[in-house]
Amino acid sequence: TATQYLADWQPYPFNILETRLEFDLAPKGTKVRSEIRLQGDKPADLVLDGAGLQTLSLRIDGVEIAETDRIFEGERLTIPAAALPEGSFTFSAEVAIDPEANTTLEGLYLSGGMFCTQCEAEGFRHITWYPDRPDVMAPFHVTIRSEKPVLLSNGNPVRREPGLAEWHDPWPKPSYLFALVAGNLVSIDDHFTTASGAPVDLHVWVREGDQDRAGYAMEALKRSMRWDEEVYGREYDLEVFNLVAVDDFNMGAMENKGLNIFNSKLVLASADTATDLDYERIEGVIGHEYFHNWTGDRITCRDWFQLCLKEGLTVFRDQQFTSDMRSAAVKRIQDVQTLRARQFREDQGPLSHPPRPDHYQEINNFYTATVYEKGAEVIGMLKRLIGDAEYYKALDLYFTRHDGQACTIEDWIKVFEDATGRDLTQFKRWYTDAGTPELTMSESWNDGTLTLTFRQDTAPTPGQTQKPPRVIPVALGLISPNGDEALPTTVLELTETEQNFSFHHLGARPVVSLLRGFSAPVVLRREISAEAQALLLAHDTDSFTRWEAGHDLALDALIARARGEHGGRAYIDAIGALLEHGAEDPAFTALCLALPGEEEIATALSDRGQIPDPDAIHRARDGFAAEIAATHQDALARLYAEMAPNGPYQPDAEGAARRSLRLASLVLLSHLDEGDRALVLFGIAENMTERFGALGQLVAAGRARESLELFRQEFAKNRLVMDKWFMVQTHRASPETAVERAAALAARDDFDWKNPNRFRALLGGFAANHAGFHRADGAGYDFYADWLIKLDPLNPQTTARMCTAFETWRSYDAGRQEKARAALTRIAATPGLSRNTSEMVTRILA
Ligand code: BAL
Ligand code: ZN
Repeated sequence: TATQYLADWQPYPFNILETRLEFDLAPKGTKVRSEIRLQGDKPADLVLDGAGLQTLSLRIDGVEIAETDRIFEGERLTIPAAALPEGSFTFSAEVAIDPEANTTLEGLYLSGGMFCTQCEAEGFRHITWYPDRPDVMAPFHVTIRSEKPVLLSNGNPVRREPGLAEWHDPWPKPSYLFALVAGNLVSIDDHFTTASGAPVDLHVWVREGDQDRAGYAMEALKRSMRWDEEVYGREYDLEVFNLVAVDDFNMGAMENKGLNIFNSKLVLASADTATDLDYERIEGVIGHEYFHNWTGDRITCRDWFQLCLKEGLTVFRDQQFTSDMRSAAVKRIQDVQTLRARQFREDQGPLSHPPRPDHYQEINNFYTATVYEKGAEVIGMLKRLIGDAEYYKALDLYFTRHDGQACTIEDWIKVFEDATGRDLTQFKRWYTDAGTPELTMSESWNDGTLTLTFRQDTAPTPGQTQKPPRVIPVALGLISPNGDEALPTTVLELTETEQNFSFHHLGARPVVSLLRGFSAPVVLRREISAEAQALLLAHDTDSFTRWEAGHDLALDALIARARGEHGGRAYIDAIGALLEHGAEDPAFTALCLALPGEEEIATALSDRGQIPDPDAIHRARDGFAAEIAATHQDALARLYAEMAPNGPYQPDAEGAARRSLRLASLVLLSHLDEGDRALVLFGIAENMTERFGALGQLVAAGRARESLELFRQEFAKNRLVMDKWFMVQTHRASPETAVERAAALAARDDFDWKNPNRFRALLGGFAANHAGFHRADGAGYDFYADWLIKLDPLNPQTTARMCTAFETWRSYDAGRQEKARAALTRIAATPGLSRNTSEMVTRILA
C-alpha cells in the first residue's frame, strides 16, 4: 500500500472558481452531475480523485473527453495538460453511485432511510470526481432533487419547490466540508442574533418522535455561538445553521459548513434517557463542531498531516468552553484522565506518532488522541508560556492573517512568533516529535534553600530514535508543612535535558506541588512520601495537584496490592479527612473517591518494569474498595443520603456534582452491601444518571438479571438507551463470564452490529473490561478479533479504530502475548482486509 509523505506535498495547479453539483437522489442509483470551473496559470495535468464511481460522462467545456485523454489509475483520473484549454475551463462529470450499498458510512449513504454524507477526510471522492484535498477551496452551489421532504446542503437556501432544493455556500471550502441530507425529518427551530446584529435561523433536525430530546442541543448551540463571540470575537457567517442527528455515523459529529451532522447520541437527551456525562458530552461536542466554523472551515488545513491544526485547536476551544459553562477544576481533571488513558497509552505503544505526523497510509487512522487531545495540550502549553493576553493577540492575528486559507503548523507557529516576538523553534518539537517525555524531579534542601533538579527523557518511538529536549512549562507551588502556601503558582520553563532551580529564604522545608493544572503532558517521576501527598491532598491550592496527590496515593496502594503486598492505609486515612467535608465540593470529592481503573493500574505496573496480571489487578481493586468502604461506611452512607435529589433533574454542573458524589459513594458501598442500595436506587431513580449508575453496580455484583430485563422492556425502542444496555453488560460483567456474556449478547437479534454505536457499545464495552478482555486463555482476544474480521468488509473505518484495543498487547505476560499475537495475525491474514485495518494491525504487530 502506498505511504503518503508530508514532504511530497505539491500545490494544486488550478484554482476552482466555483463548484456546481446536482443530485438526483435514489437509494440505488443516485446521479451526480458536477460542473467545476477551474483556472490555471500554466499548463498542468488535471488530476481528480474518485472511488467506486460509475462514470457516465466526462467533459471539458461541454465536449466529451476522448478515451485516450482519460487516464484512470487506482482512485485517480488524469486528464493531460495537452487536452485542456489554457486559462479557465469547466470540467463536468456525470456519475452514478449507490448509497444503499454503501455500508462504509463515508461518502453518500443511507441511515434509516435518510440520505446523508460524511466526507472528511476523503469521502467526497465516493460522490464524484474532484480534487479531493483540503487545500482546494471553492464556493459550492448545490441542487438536490428528491421526494424526501427535507433537503439540506451547505450555506444558504436559494430555492425550494416540491422535489427540489438549491443551496449556495458563498464561503470557499474544501470538498471534505461538503454535506447533503435528505430525509423525513422534523426540526426544532430557534434564532440567534450575532453580536453585529445579523439574524441566524437555527434548526436541529431529528426523526419524528425525537423532538422532545433535542432541546438541550439547541440550547448548547446558542451558548456556543455566544461564547465564541465573547471569548474569541468570532461570529457566525451564514443566514442559517442546520444541525442533523443521524443514527449511523462513524464519528461523533462533523463540522460541514453550515450543516453539522451529528451522531444522534451527541444530540438527543432527556433526563430519563441520558446521563450527566451524556449531557456534558453533547454540550462539548456541539461546541466543538460549532467552533470549527472558524478553526477548520474559515481556516482549514493545507493537507491531512496538518489535521491537528484544526483539531487540536478546536478541542482546546471546546475544553475552554466546557470549563466556562461548568467547573474548570473538574473539567481539567477529567481531561487529564482521558489524556492519560487514551493518548499516553497510544504515545507509549506501537501506534505512537507526533501530533503532526509526516507519513501515513490511511488518514482515517490518524483521527487519534494524539492529534486531538495532545494537539490541545500543546496549545495549552503555549498559552501558559506566553500568557492569556498574548495568546488572544496571536489568535486574532491567526484569524486576520489566514482567513480563507488552508494552513500548516508552520503558519500557526509563525503567528505566535510574530505576535509575541518569541522564537518557537524548540517548542515546535511538540508537533513534530512523538512520545511522552518523562520528567524526573529530585530535591535537595539546604538551610532554607530548596533546589529542584529536573531531567527530561523521551523513549524512542517508531521511526524516531533521537529525542532532543523540549520546552516544558512546569507550573509549581510550594506548600509549607503547616498547610500554608509558601510559593504561589510559578511557571518554570525547561529547555534542556537537565536543569536546576532554587528557591531561597524558605522557613521550613515545603512540599512541592508539582505540575499544577497538569501544565505539560509528561509522565512525572519523583520521590514523595505518603505524608507529603496527604498534605497536598488536604491543603494544596491547585485543584488538579490536590486531586493528583490523592490519586497517586490510591495508585501506589493498588500497585502494592496487585503485587500481593499490603498498602493503602495512607489513602484510607487521607480520604477519611476529605469525606468529613465531602459535601462542600461534591464533584471534587467524587473524583477523589474514584479509584484508578484496572487499565491504569496495569500501565503503572508496566511503567515500573513489572508484568501486569489482570486478574490480580481486578482482585486488588475490588479488595481495596471493600476496605475503604468498610472503614468509611458511615461517612459514605451519610453522603449517599445527603446527595439524593433535592429537586427536579437539571443537567447542570451543580446537579451533576451531587449525583457524581452519590454514585461514587454507592460504588464503594456496593462492595459491602452486595448491591442492596443499588437495587433500591434502580427502582426509585427518576433520572438516567442514577438509574444507569445503579445498574452498573448490579451487573458488577452479579445481581442484575431482573433489572436488566426491566430496563430492556422499558427502552427496547430507544436505540441510544439500548446501546447503554449492551455496553454495561460487557463492560461490568465479572472477568470470568465477560466473554460468554458478550458472545450471548452478540447473538441477539437486536445486536444490530452494522450500526457503529451498537457495535462500539458491545465490543468497546467488552474491551474496556480489562480482565475480561485479557483473559489468560485468549478467549477475549479471539472473540474480539472475530468481530473485527466480520465488520471490516462493511465498515473499515470503525474496524480499524477498534483495533486499538490491542495496542498494549506487549505489556502482558508471554502467554497472553502469544494469544494476542495469534489473534492479530489472524486479522492481518484475512483475505481482502481493508487498507485501514491492515495498516493498524501491521503497526500494532511491528
Ligand atoms: N472533523 C471530524 C470530526 C471532528 O473532529 O469534529
Ligand atoms: Zn473536530
